[in-house]
Amino acid sequence: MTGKNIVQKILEEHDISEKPILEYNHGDPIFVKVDQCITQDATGTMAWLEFEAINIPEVTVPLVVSYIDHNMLQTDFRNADDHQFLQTIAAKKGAIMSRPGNGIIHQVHLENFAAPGKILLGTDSHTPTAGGVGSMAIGVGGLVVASAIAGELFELKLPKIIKVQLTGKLNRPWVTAMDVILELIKIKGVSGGLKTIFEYSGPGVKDLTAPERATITNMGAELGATTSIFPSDEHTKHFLKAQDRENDYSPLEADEDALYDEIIDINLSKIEPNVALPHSPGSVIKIRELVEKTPIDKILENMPEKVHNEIKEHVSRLYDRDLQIDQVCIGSCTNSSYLALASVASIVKGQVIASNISMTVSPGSKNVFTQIAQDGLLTDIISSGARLLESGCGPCIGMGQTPPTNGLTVRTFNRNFYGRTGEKSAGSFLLSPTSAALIALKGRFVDPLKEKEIKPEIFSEPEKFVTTKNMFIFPEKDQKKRSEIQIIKGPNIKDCPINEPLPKEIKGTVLLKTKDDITTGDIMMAGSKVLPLRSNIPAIADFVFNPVDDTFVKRAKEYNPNNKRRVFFIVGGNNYGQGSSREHAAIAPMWLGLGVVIAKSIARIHRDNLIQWGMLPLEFVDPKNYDKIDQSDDLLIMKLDSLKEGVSEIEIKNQTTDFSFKTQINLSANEIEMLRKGGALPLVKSKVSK
Ligand code: MIC
Ligand code: SF4
Repeated sequence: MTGKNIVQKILEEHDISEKPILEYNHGDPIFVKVDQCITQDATGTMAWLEFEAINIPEVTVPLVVSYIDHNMLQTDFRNADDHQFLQTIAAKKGAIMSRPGNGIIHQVHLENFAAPGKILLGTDSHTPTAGGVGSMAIGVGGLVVASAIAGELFELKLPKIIKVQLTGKLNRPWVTAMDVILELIKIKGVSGGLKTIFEYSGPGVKDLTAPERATITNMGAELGATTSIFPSDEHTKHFLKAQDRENDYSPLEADEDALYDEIIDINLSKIEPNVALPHSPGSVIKIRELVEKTPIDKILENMPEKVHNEIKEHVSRLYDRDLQIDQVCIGSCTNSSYLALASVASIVKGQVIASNISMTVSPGSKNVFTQIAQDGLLTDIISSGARLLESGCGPCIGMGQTPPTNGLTVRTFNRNFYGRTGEKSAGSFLLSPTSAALIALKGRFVDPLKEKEIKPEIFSEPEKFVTTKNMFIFPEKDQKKRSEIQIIKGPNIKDCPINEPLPKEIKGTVLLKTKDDITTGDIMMAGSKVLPLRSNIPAIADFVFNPVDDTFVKRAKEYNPNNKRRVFFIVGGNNYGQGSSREHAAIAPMWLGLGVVIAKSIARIHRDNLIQWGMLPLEFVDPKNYDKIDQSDDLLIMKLDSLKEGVSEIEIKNQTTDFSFKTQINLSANEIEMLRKGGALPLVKSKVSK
């Protein structure tokens, strides 16, 4: 008998079939029961509109929490209306509401609800944060969560499982968990985790507290991974106990003879402070290399060609300015725990940030905020000149703190995609909170390991965290009273659109051909202009592909006047749709008429979102055929009624060049049914009404 790894243990526990988990192969669909679901406002308004459209009286999953953290600016009625909608629908349908100001979804969930062995689905790609305490936590599109809370099982295509074997100890305080995940992304690249779960193991695990582990599983999303998970051990127990949740603890570890698809060794003692260069979390080098002004050609030697231009531009700007930067932002769901901010406080204590720097700090939760206030750490932060922001996503999602023209910003976040800061000419560098705090004081990049004067304290995890729950609204227990609650929907909140069933034949034009690594942010940007439109698809559709091609919407509307659903194609390179889980990147293009994406490879969440909304995500059998299609070519697909369970090959004819090529898609029976019905919404609705 072969033993099981952690992932296999959790899946087996939740799998509804009788089949032993070790008999599943990669890619096999496995249907599991879900323990917890979470949404956040930016994706949640849609998810809850979908749940409302499915039309069942209340949530069926044991724990459902609706968080508000992404857009809290309330610059006009639209945002406040969204909040009112979320609050009233949660109250009516039996979900817990986390009010604005309570903190960032992943940090708050980690503190209050995440538990070892649970399966958690969230409408946000950083849901794997909960893997820091041994949850199997997966980011998905809104409709997947809406369906799950309506009682549908979750379908997972069994990913590869990679063991990350940690040895050694971090060189604290300057080397942190952030440097560990940047190291792994350096090794694997931004698509190195596609269809993969990373399971952490080895003696080095003991060197990491639960929130530090959560930093690592959080940013595992930037590998394209399905999720990442740590064992549950004494550190997990300590964390849960300090959160007043000792009862949620259970031990969880892999069997000694468990098998993995691959093993990666990382020696924590050897890691130095790292930094991801603009505009990719995968463009990682050591901070020291920047400080030593390593020739740019040398830096580029280890980077894929597609990122060369952006690195050249921003690193040469940095060198020209003698390493000076403009802004430092500390926070986000990656690095905003009590320990992260305590270390920042101890670095800036008694000092003032450099005059060229604008620095902000956003504590991850109201309880972290309260605790750093109680311990006097907040005073150290404020006195240094750092500006305090709300406990929320803030600058990470482009809600404020946009850098100046050609600005260079240093952030402790997980994403630095083109345009995400709100300023397309700016460059954003990702690094750890301790490196960021030191850089804020110096006004420029310095090598933390060479720092002689500032000697930050090394904090250990408190025995007791602040654990107030007064910013949650727990649903009324009496179902009758709940049923009387009115859902309030302001005028900007529009019903979700529904697609048509997949036809037998699709004929259309390639309206856009993109390069590799298109993010869902390229397809559907975020930021303060667009986030208020997340519950209004016709309005948000006006921004589709804006960062990539600002003529796209006009062309789509000309192609498809009066929104008559004359479908078009998009052709993409590798890792199309990476990044955020926002299903608006599927729904809004669908609303304009998208029918089929053909790409070299498609990122998991986006691929699933396309199917959920009734579109076809196809991959080239021979990626070289990408070169044989041009924007504006007319394509034809026939025999779509012959889709079968497993891998189907689909032939496409390029009618412009009279050339045919093969594409493929791996579908489960459930997905085929979805496509036939026009997406998950009509499918689940029809099941529920039966
Ligand atoms: C992100 O970090 O990109 C977001 C904003 O949290 C998204 C969700 C969204 O687009 O609302 C994510 O990670 O899924
Ligand atoms: Fe919020 Fe940023 Fe985390 Fe996304 S990555 S959930 S925007 S803090």
